[in-house]
Amino acid sequence: TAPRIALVGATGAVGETLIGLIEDRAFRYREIQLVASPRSQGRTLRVDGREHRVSAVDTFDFSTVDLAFFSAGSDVSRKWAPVAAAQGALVIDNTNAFRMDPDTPLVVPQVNADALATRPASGIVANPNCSTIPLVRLLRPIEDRWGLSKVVVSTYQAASGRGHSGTAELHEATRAALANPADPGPQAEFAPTLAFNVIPFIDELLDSGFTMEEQKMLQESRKILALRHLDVTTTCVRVPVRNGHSEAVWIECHDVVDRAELVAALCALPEVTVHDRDAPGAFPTPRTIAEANDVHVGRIRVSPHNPRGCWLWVVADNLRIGAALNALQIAEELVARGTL
Ligand code: A2P
Ligand code: 11C
Repeated sequence: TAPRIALVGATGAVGETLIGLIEDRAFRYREIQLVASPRSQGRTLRVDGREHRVSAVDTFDFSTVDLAFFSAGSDVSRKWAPVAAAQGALVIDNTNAFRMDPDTPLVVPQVNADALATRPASGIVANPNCSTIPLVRLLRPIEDRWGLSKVVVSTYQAASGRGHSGTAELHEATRAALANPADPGPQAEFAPTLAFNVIPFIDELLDSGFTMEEQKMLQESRKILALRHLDVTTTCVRVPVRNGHSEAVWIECHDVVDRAELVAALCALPEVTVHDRDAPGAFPTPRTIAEANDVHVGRIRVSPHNPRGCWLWVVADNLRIGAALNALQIAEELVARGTL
């Protein structure tokens, strides 16, 4: 039977996207409960044509649901996801809180759905970071055919990665700078200002000199692909894009890569749109991708100087592919496998 579900963070950018996808994909549930902070308690949101009141997480009884999606930030997940699991709900967590926990599978269904065969010991399934998901979906077939030796990534990450407040701040800072180029506008989410700027810094700084966002891409890719020693190195950059993360990816393989075969391997992937060079200017950008539920890849180049190396340009909707859609596809897989 269809599960009873709770969406924690229902009022946020990922939560709202999840509601839209539940409707679009006709995800079957027996009952749905919307949960957020006490600030939103009593607000109503529409799901599948019906109004639902928002509850506060602090007083929510997770024993009334089978499945709980968490997208209210890592602090909320650290505090409440174990409570939800202890009360009997299976948690799908969108945050960084439990991804590297050995008792918590880290899942991209197109890559490692088998990790969902049994109920996890922690009661939690982790959803990876929004930049990791499209990357590993493209790396999987390349590892299988040519063997990955090294992956070098630069990301171009949108303001919506910081939720509604990130997008709102980009708008306000842009308006301020248009009125007065010396005015940085608000800098609560992004500092220095993101308006007409790029910022090579996302999440916290670590002792290694890398940021947490950069470390996540290394550790999560290794765990999802089950390649413990995979060499992935990244520079994560915030750019003044509203929604849609992009990545320039340099991949060195053990074997020589044939471009036509690489394009064919990417074309064979489910839910991936390949933008090949046959059409001039046919490359994906965050503003122009048509199918928002696909990973988009273009600018596919094998280096003439090093035929073991290739470049990809990748664009994916971070709120969908990178968060809500992946979480919902985990839920669909759990239901299909009867793991719930
Ligand atoms: P609320 O709207 O009540 O603040 P975004 O990613 O767009 O910033 O959204 C964050 C989501 O996380 C919102 O749904 C927000 O609810 C929720 N949230 C933030 N802080 C808490 C908290 N302390 N307890 C529960 N939910 C929270
Ligand atoms: C960003 N990737 O774009 C972050 C948001 O680890 O789930 C998601 C953070 C995470 O700011």
